[in-house]
Amino acid sequence: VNIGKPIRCKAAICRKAGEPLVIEEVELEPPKAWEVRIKILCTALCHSDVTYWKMNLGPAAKFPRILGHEAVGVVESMGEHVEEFKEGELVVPVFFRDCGECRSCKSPKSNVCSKFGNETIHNMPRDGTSRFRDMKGETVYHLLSVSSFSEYTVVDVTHLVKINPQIPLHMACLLSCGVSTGVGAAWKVADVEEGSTVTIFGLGTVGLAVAVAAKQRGASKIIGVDINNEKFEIGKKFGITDFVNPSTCKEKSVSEVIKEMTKGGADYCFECIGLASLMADAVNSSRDGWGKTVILGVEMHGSPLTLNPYQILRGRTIIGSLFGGIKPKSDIPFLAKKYLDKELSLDGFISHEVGFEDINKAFDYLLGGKSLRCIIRM
Ligand code: CXF
Ligand code: ZN
Repeated sequence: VNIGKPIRCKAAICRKAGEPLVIEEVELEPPKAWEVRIKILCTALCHSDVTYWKMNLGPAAKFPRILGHEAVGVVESMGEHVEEFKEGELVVPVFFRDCGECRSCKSPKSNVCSKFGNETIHNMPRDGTSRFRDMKGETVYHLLSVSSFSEYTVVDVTHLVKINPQIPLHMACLLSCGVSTGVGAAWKVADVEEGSTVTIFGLGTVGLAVAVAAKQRGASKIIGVDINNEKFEIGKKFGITDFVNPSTCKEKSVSEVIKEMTKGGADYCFECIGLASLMADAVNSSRDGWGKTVILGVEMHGSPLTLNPYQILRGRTIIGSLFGGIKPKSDIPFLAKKYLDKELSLDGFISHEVGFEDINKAFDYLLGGKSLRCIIRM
Protein backbone atom coordinates (compact mmCIF):
# COMPACT_ATOMS: atom_id res chain seq x y z
CA VAL A 1 0.00 0.00 0.00
CA ASN A 2 2.92 2.34 0.66
CA ILE A 3 4.80 1.46 -2.50
CA GLY A 4 6.20 4.58 -4.09
CA LYS A 5 5.09 6.71 -1.12
CA PRO A 6 6.91 8.12 1.89
CA ILE A 7 6.27 6.31 5.16
CA ARG A 8 6.48 7.40 8.77
CA CYS A 9 8.30 5.27 11.29
CA LYS A 10 10.30 5.50 14.50
CA ALA A 11 14.04 6.03 14.43
CA ALA A 12 16.69 6.53 17.12
CA ILE A 13 18.28 9.84 16.16
CA CYS A 14 21.72 11.01 17.19
CA ARG A 15 21.25 14.80 17.30
CA LYS A 16 24.60 15.71 18.86
CA ALA A 17 27.88 13.84 19.31
CA GLY A 18 27.92 11.76 22.48
CA GLU A 19 24.35 12.55 23.54
CA PRO A 20 21.82 9.76 24.14
CA LEU A 21 19.86 8.77 21.04
CA VAL A 22 16.28 10.06 20.92
CA ILE A 23 13.49 7.95 19.45
CA GLU A 24 11.47 10.17 17.16
CA GLU A 25 9.07 9.82 14.28
CA VAL A 26 10.74 10.31 10.91
CA GLU A 27 9.57 10.43 7.33
CA LEU A 28 11.29 8.03 4.97
CA GLU A 29 11.06 8.56 1.23
CA PRO A 30 10.41 5.66 -1.12
CA PRO A 31 13.50 4.06 -2.66
CA LYS A 32 14.89 5.76 -5.77
CA ALA A 33 16.49 3.90 -8.68
CA TRP A 34 18.85 1.11 -7.52
CA GLU A 35 17.56 1.44 -3.94
CA VAL A 36 15.53 -0.82 -1.67
CA ARG A 37 13.41 0.11 1.34
CA ILE A 38 13.67 -2.48 4.07
CA LYS A 39 11.97 -3.12 7.40
CA ILE A 40 14.59 -3.76 10.07
CA LEU A 41 13.81 -6.92 12.06
CA CYS A 42 16.73 -6.71 14.44
CA THR A 43 19.96 -4.78 14.70
CA ALA A 44 23.04 -4.79 16.93
CA LEU A 45 25.56 -2.26 18.17
CA CYS A 46 29.04 -2.42 16.62
CA HIS A 47 31.97 -0.46 18.01
CA SER A 48 32.13 1.69 14.87
CA ASP A 49 28.69 3.07 15.77
CA VAL A 50 30.14 4.24 19.07
CA THR A 51 32.95 5.94 17.14
CA TYR A 52 30.46 7.74 14.88
CA TRP A 53 28.25 8.55 17.87
CA LYS A 54 31.13 10.34 19.62
CA MET A 55 32.69 11.87 16.52
CA ASN A 56 31.90 15.51 15.76
CA LEU A 57 34.90 16.42 13.62
CA GLY A 58 36.29 15.65 10.21
CA PRO A 59 34.41 13.82 7.51
CA ALA A 60 31.73 12.64 9.91
CA ALA A 61 30.49 16.01 11.13
CA LYS A 62 26.90 15.97 9.91
CA PHE A 63 24.11 15.81 12.47
CA PRO A 64 21.41 14.71 13.07
CA ARG A 65 22.26 11.22 11.93
CA ILE A 66 20.88 7.70 12.22
CA LEU A 67 23.50 5.17 13.32
CA GLY A 68 23.39 1.39 13.14
CA HIS A 69 24.87 -0.86 10.44
CA GLU A 70 24.73 -4.42 11.79
CA ALA A 71 21.26 -5.68 11.00
CA VAL A 72 18.85 -8.00 9.24
CA GLY A 73 15.60 -7.00 7.60
CA VAL A 74 12.96 -7.77 5.04
CA VAL A 75 12.40 -6.05 1.69
CA GLU A 76 9.40 -3.67 1.79
CA SER A 77 9.69 -2.09 -1.67
CA MET A 78 12.11 -1.53 -4.51
CA GLY A 79 13.01 1.44 -6.68
CA GLU A 80 13.46 1.41 -10.45
CA HIS A 81 15.95 -1.04 -12.01
CA VAL A 82 16.02 -3.31 -8.95
CA GLU A 83 15.83 -6.87 -10.20
CA GLU A 84 17.89 -8.68 -7.61
CA PHE A 85 15.35 -8.32 -4.75
CA LYS A 86 11.66 -8.99 -4.19
CA GLU A 87 9.23 -7.83 -1.55
CA GLY A 88 9.32 -10.04 1.55
CA GLU A 89 12.84 -11.41 1.06
CA LEU A 90 15.15 -11.67 4.05
CA VAL A 91 18.17 -9.41 3.60
CA VAL A 92 21.32 -8.31 5.38
CA PRO A 93 22.35 -4.67 4.81
CA VAL A 94 26.11 -4.11 4.81
CA PHE A 95 28.22 -0.95 5.31
CA PHE A 96 30.60 -2.29 2.66
CA ARG A 97 29.67 -2.27 -1.00
CA ASP A 98 29.72 -5.08 -3.56
CA CYS A 99 28.74 -3.74 -7.01
CA GLY A 100 29.68 -6.94 -8.82
CA GLU A 101 30.65 -4.94 -11.90
CA CYS A 102 33.93 -3.11 -11.32
CA ARG A 103 37.38 -4.62 -11.72
CA SER A 104 37.79 -5.05 -7.95
CA CYS A 105 34.40 -6.64 -7.34
CA LYS A 106 34.93 -9.04 -10.25
CA SER A 107 38.34 -10.08 -8.96
CA PRO A 108 38.75 -12.66 -6.19
CA LYS A 109 41.81 -10.68 -5.10
CA SER A 110 39.94 -7.71 -3.63
CA ASN A 111 36.78 -6.79 -1.74
CA VAL A 112 37.25 -3.02 -2.04
CA CYS A 113 34.75 -1.85 -4.66
CA SER A 114 36.11 0.83 -6.97
CA LYS A 115 32.88 1.91 -8.66
CA PHE A 116 31.79 4.82 -6.46
CA GLY A 117 33.86 7.22 -4.38
CA ASN A 118 34.42 6.77 -0.68
CA GLU A 119 32.38 9.82 0.35
CA THR A 120 29.20 7.94 1.06
CA ILE A 121 29.34 8.05 4.80
CA HIS A 122 26.23 10.26 5.18
CA ASN A 123 24.15 9.95 2.07
CA MET A 124 22.85 7.62 -0.58
CA PRO A 125 25.82 6.68 -2.76
CA ARG A 126 24.36 7.50 -6.16
CA ASP A 127 22.76 10.93 -5.79
CA GLY A 128 24.27 12.17 -2.53
CA THR A 129 20.93 12.96 -0.89
CA SER A 130 19.18 11.61 2.21
CA ARG A 131 15.88 9.71 2.40
CA PHE A 132 15.14 10.68 6.03
CA ARG A 133 13.48 13.83 7.38
CA ASP A 134 12.35 14.70 10.87
CA MET A 135 8.90 16.01 11.73
CA LYS A 136 10.08 19.59 11.23
CA GLY A 137 11.03 18.69 7.67
CA GLU A 138 14.76 18.85 8.32
CA THR A 139 17.22 16.41 6.79
CA VAL A 140 18.38 13.53 8.94
CA TYR A 141 21.59 11.97 7.60
CA HIS A 142 22.29 8.34 6.86
CA LEU A 143 25.43 6.75 8.21
CA LEU A 144 27.63 4.05 6.67
CA SER A 145 24.97 3.39 4.00
CA VAL A 146 22.73 1.45 6.39
CA SER A 147 21.17 3.46 9.29
CA SER A 148 19.52 0.46 10.90
CA PHE A 149 18.53 2.20 14.16
CA SER A 150 15.20 2.86 12.49
CA GLU A 151 12.12 0.71 11.90
CA TYR A 152 12.63 1.20 8.15
CA THR A 153 15.60 2.36 6.10
CA VAL A 154 16.60 2.74 2.45
CA VAL A 155 19.81 1.17 1.17
CA ASP A 156 21.52 0.93 -2.20
CA VAL A 157 21.31 -2.49 -3.93
CA THR A 158 25.10 -2.75 -3.78
CA HIS A 159 24.86 -2.71 0.05
CA LEU A 160 22.22 -5.44 0.33
CA VAL A 161 22.62 -9.21 0.50
CA LYS A 162 19.95 -11.90 0.30
CA ILE A 163 20.24 -14.52 3.01
CA ASN A 164 18.77 -18.01 3.55
CA PRO A 165 15.60 -17.47 5.65
CA GLN A 166 16.35 -20.66 7.58
CA ILE A 167 19.04 -18.86 9.55
CA PRO A 168 17.85 -17.48 12.92
CA LEU A 169 17.45 -13.69 12.71
CA HIS A 170 19.98 -12.91 15.45
CA MET A 171 22.64 -14.98 13.70
CA ALA A 172 21.95 -13.29 10.34
CA CYS A 173 22.40 -9.97 12.14
CA LEU A 174 25.82 -11.04 13.46
CA LEU A 175 26.98 -11.80 9.92
CA SER A 176 26.32 -8.19 8.88
CA CYS A 177 29.59 -6.78 10.30
CA GLY A 178 31.81 -7.77 13.25
CA VAL A 179 31.69 -11.56 13.19
CA SER A 180 32.12 -11.75 9.42
CA THR A 181 35.12 -9.41 9.66
CA GLY A 182 36.93 -11.73 12.07
CA VAL A 183 36.02 -14.96 10.28
CA GLY A 184 36.93 -13.49 6.89
CA ALA A 185 40.30 -12.34 8.21
CA ALA A 186 41.18 -15.82 9.46
CA TRP A 187 39.75 -17.84 6.57
CA LYS A 188 40.29 -15.60 3.55
CA VAL A 189 43.05 -13.10 4.32
CA ALA A 190 45.35 -15.22 6.50
CA ASP A 191 44.05 -18.63 5.41
CA VAL A 192 45.03 -20.14 8.80
CA GLU A 193 45.95 -23.81 8.53
CA GLU A 194 45.95 -26.79 10.89
CA GLY A 195 48.62 -26.78 13.55
CA SER A 196 49.52 -23.11 13.17
CA THR A 197 49.99 -20.60 15.97
CA VAL A 198 47.82 -17.50 16.11
CA THR A 199 47.96 -14.30 18.18
CA ILE A 200 45.00 -11.95 18.40
CA PHE A 201 45.40 -8.39 19.70
CA GLY A 202 42.05 -7.24 21.10
CA LEU A 203 39.34 -9.67 22.22
CA GLY A 204 36.18 -7.86 21.20
CA THR A 205 33.72 -9.40 18.77
CA VAL A 206 36.11 -9.17 15.80
CA GLY A 207 39.05 -10.71 17.70
CA LEU A 208 36.91 -13.50 19.14
CA ALA A 209 35.51 -14.26 15.69
CA VAL A 210 39.12 -14.64 14.49
CA ALA A 211 39.58 -17.15 17.34
CA VAL A 212 36.48 -19.17 16.42
CA ALA A 213 37.58 -19.35 12.79
CA ALA A 214 41.20 -20.23 13.66
CA LYS A 215 40.00 -22.98 15.99
CA GLN A 216 37.76 -24.36 13.24
CA ARG A 217 40.86 -24.56 11.01
CA GLY A 218 42.71 -26.53 13.69
CA ALA A 219 45.18 -23.91 14.95
CA SER A 220 47.28 -25.45 17.74
CA LYS A 221 47.70 -22.34 19.87
CA ILE A 222 45.49 -19.22 19.88
CA ILE A 223 46.90 -16.48 22.09
CA GLY A 224 44.65 -13.59 23.10
CA VAL A 225 46.17 -10.22 24.00
CA ASP A 226 43.96 -7.80 25.93
CA ILE A 227 44.28 -5.33 28.82
CA ASN A 228 41.09 -6.72 30.38
CA ASN A 229 41.93 -9.94 32.29
CA GLU A 230 38.29 -11.05 32.19
CA LYS A 231 38.70 -11.59 28.47
CA PHE A 232 40.69 -14.78 29.08
CA GLU A 233 37.76 -16.67 30.64
CA ILE A 234 35.41 -15.25 28.00
CA GLY A 235 37.91 -16.01 25.22
CA LYS A 236 38.27 -19.70 26.19
CA LYS A 237 34.69 -20.27 25.01
CA PHE A 238 35.71 -18.99 21.57
CA GLY A 239 38.93 -20.98 21.22
CA ILE A 240 41.51 -18.79 22.99
CA THR A 241 44.07 -21.18 24.55
CA ASP A 242 46.56 -18.71 26.09
CA PHE A 243 46.44 -15.12 27.26
CA VAL A 244 48.77 -12.14 27.65
CA ASN A 245 47.87 -8.88 29.40
CA PRO A 246 50.31 -6.28 28.03
CA SER A 247 50.00 -4.15 31.17
CA THR A 248 51.62 -6.96 33.17
CA CYS A 249 54.58 -7.32 30.76
CA LYS A 250 57.23 -5.46 32.73
CA GLU A 251 60.65 -7.06 32.08
CA LYS A 252 59.88 -8.21 28.55
CA SER A 253 57.92 -6.66 25.74
CA VAL A 254 54.66 -8.27 24.57
CA SER A 255 56.34 -9.44 21.39
CA GLU A 256 59.18 -11.08 23.35
CA VAL A 257 56.62 -12.90 25.51
CA ILE A 258 54.72 -14.09 22.44
CA LYS A 259 57.89 -15.19 20.65
CA GLU A 260 58.74 -17.34 23.67
CA MET A 261 55.24 -18.81 23.84
CA THR A 262 55.33 -19.70 20.14
CA LYS A 263 58.99 -20.78 19.92
CA GLY A 264 60.06 -17.98 17.61
CA GLY A 265 56.93 -16.05 16.71
CA ALA A 266 53.32 -16.69 15.74
CA ASP A 267 52.48 -17.87 12.23
CA TYR A 268 49.54 -15.43 12.12
CA CYS A 269 48.90 -12.22 14.05
CA PHE A 270 45.72 -10.13 13.94
CA GLU A 271 45.33 -6.53 15.14
CA CYS A 272 41.67 -5.94 16.06
CA ILE A 273 41.81 -2.65 17.99
CA GLY A 274 43.12 0.18 15.81
CA LEU A 275 46.34 1.33 17.47
CA ALA A 276 49.54 1.76 15.45
CA SER A 277 51.68 0.63 18.41
CA LEU A 278 49.73 -2.64 18.63
CA MET A 279 50.07 -3.14 14.89
CA ALA A 280 53.85 -2.93 15.32
CA ASP A 281 53.67 -5.30 18.33
CA ALA A 282 51.75 -7.72 16.14
CA VAL A 283 54.37 -7.67 13.36
CA ASN A 284 57.15 -8.04 15.95
CA SER A 285 55.35 -11.06 17.45
CA SER A 286 55.18 -12.86 14.12
CA ARG A 287 57.60 -15.47 12.96
CA ASP A 288 60.64 -14.85 10.76
CA GLY A 289 60.31 -16.41 7.33
CA TRP A 290 56.53 -16.52 6.91
CA GLY A 291 54.82 -14.75 9.82
CA LYS A 292 51.78 -12.88 8.52
CA THR A 293 50.09 -9.97 10.26
CA VAL A 294 46.56 -8.93 9.37
CA ILE A 295 45.49 -5.39 10.34
CA LEU A 296 41.74 -5.09 10.97
CA GLY A 297 41.55 -2.12 13.35
CA VAL A 298 41.02 1.40 12.04
CA GLU A 299 43.82 3.50 13.60
CA MET A 300 42.04 5.75 16.05
CA HIS A 301 44.54 8.60 16.36
CA GLY A 302 45.81 8.75 12.78
CA SER A 303 49.24 7.64 13.99
CA PRO A 304 51.82 6.33 11.52
CA LEU A 305 52.98 2.75 11.71
CA THR A 306 56.66 2.38 12.65
CA LEU A 307 58.38 -0.88 11.77
CA ASN A 308 61.92 -2.11 11.60
CA PRO A 309 62.32 -2.91 7.87
CA TYR A 310 64.57 -5.86 8.75
CA GLN A 311 61.51 -7.70 10.07
CA ILE A 312 59.99 -7.47 6.61
CA LEU A 313 63.29 -8.36 4.90
CA ARG A 314 63.33 -11.51 6.97
CA GLY A 315 60.20 -12.71 5.22
CA ARG A 316 57.36 -11.39 7.34
CA THR A 317 54.32 -9.88 5.65
CA ILE A 318 51.74 -7.37 6.77
CA ILE A 319 48.37 -6.87 5.12
CA GLY A 320 45.40 -4.67 5.90
CA SER A 321 41.84 -5.70 5.34
CA LEU A 322 38.51 -3.93 5.45
CA PHE A 323 35.61 -6.18 6.47
CA GLY A 324 38.06 -9.12 6.73
CA GLY A 325 38.29 -9.48 2.96
CA ILE A 326 34.60 -10.42 2.83
CA LYS A 327 32.87 -9.88 -0.52
CA PRO A 328 29.36 -9.31 0.85
CA LYS A 329 27.15 -10.79 -1.88
CA SER A 330 28.98 -14.10 -2.11
CA ASP A 331 30.68 -14.52 1.25
CA ILE A 332 27.81 -13.67 3.63
CA PRO A 333 25.59 -16.41 2.14
CA PHE A 334 28.63 -18.74 2.34
CA LEU A 335 29.07 -17.97 6.06
CA ALA A 336 25.32 -18.46 6.63
CA LYS A 337 25.64 -21.92 5.03
CA LYS A 338 28.64 -22.72 7.22
CA TYR A 339 26.55 -21.77 10.25
CA LEU A 340 23.58 -23.87 9.13
CA ASP A 341 25.90 -26.82 8.38
CA LYS A 342 27.37 -26.42 11.90
CA GLU A 343 30.85 -25.68 10.53
CA LEU A 344 30.88 -22.19 12.04
CA SER A 345 29.83 -21.62 15.63
CA LEU A 346 28.25 -18.26 16.41
CA ASP A 347 27.45 -19.15 20.02
CA GLY A 348 28.37 -16.67 22.70
CA PHE A 349 28.61 -13.47 20.68
CA ILE A 350 25.22 -12.20 21.83
CA SER A 351 25.78 -11.03 25.40
CA HIS A 352 22.76 -8.73 25.76
CA GLU A 353 19.40 -8.01 24.24
CA VAL A 354 17.26 -4.87 24.60
CA GLY A 355 14.05 -3.50 23.09
CA PHE A 356 14.35 -0.59 20.64
CA GLU A 357 13.13 1.86 23.30
CA ASP A 358 16.15 0.91 25.44
CA ILE A 359 18.72 1.33 22.67
CA ASN A 360 20.90 3.65 24.79
CA LYS A 361 21.52 0.76 27.20
CA ALA A 362 23.37 -1.04 24.40
CA PHE A 363 25.89 1.83 24.38
CA ASP A 364 26.34 1.58 28.17
CA TYR A 365 27.01 -2.16 27.95
CA LEU A 366 29.59 -1.82 25.17
CA LEU A 367 31.34 1.18 26.73
CA GLY A 368 31.48 -0.63 30.07
CA GLY A 369 33.44 -3.47 28.42
CA LYS A 370 30.62 -5.80 29.44
CA SER A 371 29.17 -6.58 26.07
CA LEU A 372 30.16 -8.35 22.87
CA ARG A 373 27.01 -7.94 20.86
CA CYS A 374 23.80 -6.42 22.19
CA ILE A 375 20.86 -7.29 19.98
CA ILE A 376 18.28 -4.52 19.62
CA ARG A 377 14.79 -5.89 19.01
CA MET A 378 12.63 -3.70 16.79
C1 CXF B 1 34.10 0.11 9.89
C2 CXF B 1 35.38 -0.08 9.21
C3 CXF B 1 35.98 1.06 8.59
C4 CXF B 1 35.16 2.20 8.20
C5 CXF B 1 33.90 2.37 8.91
C6 CXF B 1 33.23 1.20 9.42
N1 CXF B 1 33.46 -1.08 9.78
C7 CXF B 1 32.46 -1.54 10.49
O1 CXF B 1 32.23 -1.44 11.63
ZN1 ZN C 1 30.61 -2.58 12.26
